[in-house]
Amino acid sequence: MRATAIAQPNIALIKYWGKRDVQRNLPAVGSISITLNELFTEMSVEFDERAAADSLSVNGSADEAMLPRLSACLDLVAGEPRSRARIVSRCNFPIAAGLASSASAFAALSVAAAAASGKALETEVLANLAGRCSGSAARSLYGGFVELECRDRDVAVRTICDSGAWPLRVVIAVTETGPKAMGSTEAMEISRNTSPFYSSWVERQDEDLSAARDAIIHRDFEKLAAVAEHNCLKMHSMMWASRPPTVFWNSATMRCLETIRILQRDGAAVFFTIDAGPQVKAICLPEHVENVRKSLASTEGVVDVMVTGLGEAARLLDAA
Ligand code: 2P0
Repeated sequence: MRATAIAQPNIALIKYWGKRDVQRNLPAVGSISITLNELFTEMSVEFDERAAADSLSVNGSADEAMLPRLSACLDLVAGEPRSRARIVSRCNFPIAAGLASSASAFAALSVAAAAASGKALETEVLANLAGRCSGSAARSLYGGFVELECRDRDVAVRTICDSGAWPLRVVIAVTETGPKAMGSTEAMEISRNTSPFYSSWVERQDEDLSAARDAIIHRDFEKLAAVAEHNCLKMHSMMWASRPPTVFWNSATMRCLETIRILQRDGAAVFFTIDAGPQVKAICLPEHVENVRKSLASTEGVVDVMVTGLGEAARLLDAA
């Protein structure tokens, strides 16, 4: 059986960093994200009982390196034993560069794999399966502003505000298109095992989640900006203080922050966030998007700028 699904990446405003259980990939902290619109990963899965092995093609080329993680996701969703599968992926933005490509990839793969194996699974079940493969992928099963809550044995995920209810815009300043130096799982474990700030990061996350949730519910941009920037800088400070230090930023990352500070000083409603990579995401009110885009595009070291709105949950495109 064959199925195709599409999912959008998401950007965390209150970050997931650290694992409570590495084996089951359970996050140590809750998180709040926005699902994006224009960026996407499309995944087709076709189970073939005559095939000898799984295969993966990404944007038209075979990809052996990513295949084991995707095969493991198929094992989880379809169950074992299972037929081998042909996986075909198409993605319209740089992969593994801190743009949440694993979130959209595993969200789309989970939806496609469930349909191709004839399973009708609840969204929350799919979110937990996708989250086992990549923690942030659980959030791309939902649209708009999404909160992920850690429970004892799993996660609970829900939309706290629809994409249309508060249509913020996101400008992504790409400062490097190559893959990042270190994967998130490894970097998170270094933080957990060596950063002197790790325990206070975990302990104080609920304060940030509650402030951000409240800001979103009341559409309070200034309050959301303040807590999101604080949470982002706190996460990176913790990583910088780990041994070895984990520094995802480059000099253009820093220059983008200066650009955003100038925009804020001049009255623009915009704030930044940065994930496990050197790209800077500027979140703004729609009336400021053109100004923010131009300013970031002309910042030294920025190689590309993408503009997107908020998007919808992962969904099935076709199944046969
Ligand atoms: C987030 N990040 O909340 C945080 C902020 C990056 C920085 O989730 O190890 O690729 O596969 O569960 O989902 C990146 O982590 O990590 C991430 P794994 P994932 O978006």
